[in-house]
Amino acid sequence: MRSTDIRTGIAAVRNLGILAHVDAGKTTVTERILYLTGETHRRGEVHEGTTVTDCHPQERERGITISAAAVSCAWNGHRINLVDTPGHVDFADEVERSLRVLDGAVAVFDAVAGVEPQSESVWRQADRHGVPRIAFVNKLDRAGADLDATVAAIRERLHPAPLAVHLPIGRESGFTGVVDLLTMRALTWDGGPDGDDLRHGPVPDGLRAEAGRRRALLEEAVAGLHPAALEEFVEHSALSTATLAAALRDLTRSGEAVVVLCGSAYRNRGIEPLLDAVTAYLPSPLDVPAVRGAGQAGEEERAADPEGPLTALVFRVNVTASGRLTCLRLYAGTLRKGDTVLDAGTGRTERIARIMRVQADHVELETAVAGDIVAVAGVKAARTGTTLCAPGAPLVLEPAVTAAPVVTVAVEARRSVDTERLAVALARLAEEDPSLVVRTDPETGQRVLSGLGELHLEVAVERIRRSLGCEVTVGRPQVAHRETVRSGVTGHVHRHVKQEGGAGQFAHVVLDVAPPAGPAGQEEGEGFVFASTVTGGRVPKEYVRAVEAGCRDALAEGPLGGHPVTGLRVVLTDGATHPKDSSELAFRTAGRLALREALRACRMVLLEPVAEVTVTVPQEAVGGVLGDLAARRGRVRGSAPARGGTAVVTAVVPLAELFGYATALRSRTRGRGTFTTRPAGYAPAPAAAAR
Ligand SMILES: Nc1nc2c(ncn2[C@@H]2O[C@H](COP(=O)(O)OP(=O)(O)OP(=O)(O)O)[C@@H](O)[C@H]2O)c(=O)[nH]1
Ligand SMILES: [Mg+2]
Repeated sequence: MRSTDIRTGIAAVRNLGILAHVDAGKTTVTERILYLTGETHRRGEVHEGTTVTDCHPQERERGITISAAAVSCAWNGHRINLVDTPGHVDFADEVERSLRVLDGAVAVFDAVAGVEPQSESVWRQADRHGVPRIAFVNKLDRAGADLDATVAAIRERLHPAPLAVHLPIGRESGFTGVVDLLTMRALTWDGGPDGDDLRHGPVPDGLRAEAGRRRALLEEAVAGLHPAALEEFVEHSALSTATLAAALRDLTRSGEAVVVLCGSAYRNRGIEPLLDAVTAYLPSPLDVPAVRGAGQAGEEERAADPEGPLTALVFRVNVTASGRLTCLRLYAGTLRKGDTVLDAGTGRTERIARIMRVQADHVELETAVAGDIVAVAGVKAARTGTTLCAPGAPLVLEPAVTAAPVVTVAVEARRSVDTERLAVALARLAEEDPSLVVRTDPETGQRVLSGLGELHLEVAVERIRRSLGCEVTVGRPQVAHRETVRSGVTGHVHRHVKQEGGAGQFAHVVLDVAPPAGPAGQEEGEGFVFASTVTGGRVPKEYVRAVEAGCRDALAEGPLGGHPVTGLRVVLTDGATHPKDSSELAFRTAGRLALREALRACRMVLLEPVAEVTVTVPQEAVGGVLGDLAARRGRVRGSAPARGGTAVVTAVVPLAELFGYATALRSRTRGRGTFTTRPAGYAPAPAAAAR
């Protein structure tokens, strides 16, 4: 292929994530996209356990997405690589890892529920990654669906400029299509042999005035945001469709506006315009900034150039009994079947045995170029977050941030003969999911599994049970505590002196320890700051760094119960060296021991993870729910009536008190209550919680 053809190919790629709160319809949207683009020949349903992306047995049984699944399809000359992400908060790290490699996203909203808490969380995640978005307001067929209310909620809570480009035709079960405010044509899905083939037609008479009014509002809003559009608007008092479309593309890519479409994925309505909007407005790999990473000579930038040195990030690893499949995002260069690539982080090389599209049927490829997302076989050791690159041009990209685990369970094989197999299975799980941490409890010798929530661990354990086919016993879930400094000490002296023949060790350090002087409102127990005010070169720079490293070592175990220590500021105020016996090792040891002693002298506070809980229940159950939340040491923030005779209660509750809440709420409300949680940092815990 000529290089211009390759570039045209890259310009036609869209790497996109589907993001939303639990149950908004991400998997159903994905399924309909695969059906419409011809990737699948039957429409799968989440509730029947027949979708492509919810392919793990547990996803099918539970009806929720657990791991992000990448699939690929073609639409109008474009290649769309799409990642269906989970909406449950316990799997938020999956979303984070996906956003790391995506260029754009579709945020799905439930037209009845509007902007739900986890939608807000994933929206902020996407903001942090600078990923442009379009919004799809789904479930317009449901009773109580309201596009305008959802757009208003988006404006209020997520983005100041949501721009609706659709006007629904019909309401609720009578929802049959949309007026496209760009072309001013009606798109309907109420005919054809399936009852849902797309037809284009004139705007229905009854909607003409309203469509005209909305088009004018859209033009005005776009002119207010886009200088070139404004010029045309001032001159002609209107915008042409071409100007409107070009401006919407620019505003989407710059993040200044969010195009809002609507439909009903379940009824197969609104998917074609969604795909058209994805290709028209969301960026290609050529439109996003070059990636930056740590190269041999400092920070390096690599653009989406097929001729450049290969640069790819591993964002998923699937380990099965039959092999290991590694999903890659290629940022630069060309990957060929049989290539040897370098894991620049470890210096290990890997051989690419096969390259496949991330499709249900894994079509094989000979090469893949910058900008694409593919799966490869043959990679043996590279984990999620690893950079694979050309052996002659090492580069390490920043991996996605992994949240610290907050819940822990002890896991044991019922029969001791299975112990070894269990250890292998646990290690394999942690390899796939970096937010799972496996360690051995030094006191009990038990394997301990930590993760992001009760469901996260429950799913992990269930996977092990199934893959091993053996009985596994699981201890009671425990939350991960932390310790922080409430009031500090000044001038703590530690003198580390060892003379045992040969070279001795000498380091003298003086430390101040205090709570961080962070901005007001900073969460308690966050961060660690180290500074030095030593003057006159009394402690050379490299020793200061060693003291800092020693202090970090000391943070692993706090004085209250051996929990990690966070939320403090340590200042090295003075010190002394010995001409012969001082070394980095001596200063590191001194730093560790000094801070360990100093923390014992500080007033320390035990912290526990807390979560913000949003409970939706029938009005008459509110009293009971409030009482129950109070009994769980929850602080109720508010309770407000919502649509359809329900009420929404929000509270901040210690995570430890939320174990089993799903079952408790279900029985209290006879199955009509639902709740979602999201991490809300740490708060002081009752003293009895310390070990
Ligand atoms: N009425 C109606 N139901 C829908 C629509 N889209 C999806 N659903 C249903 O809503 C439920 C949740 O849909 P999913 O596609 O699994 O939602 P999700 O966002 O992938 O959920 P998680 O992956 O668990 O976060 C399923 O029962 C779907 O059949 C729609 O347009 N209308
Ligand atoms: Mg899903």
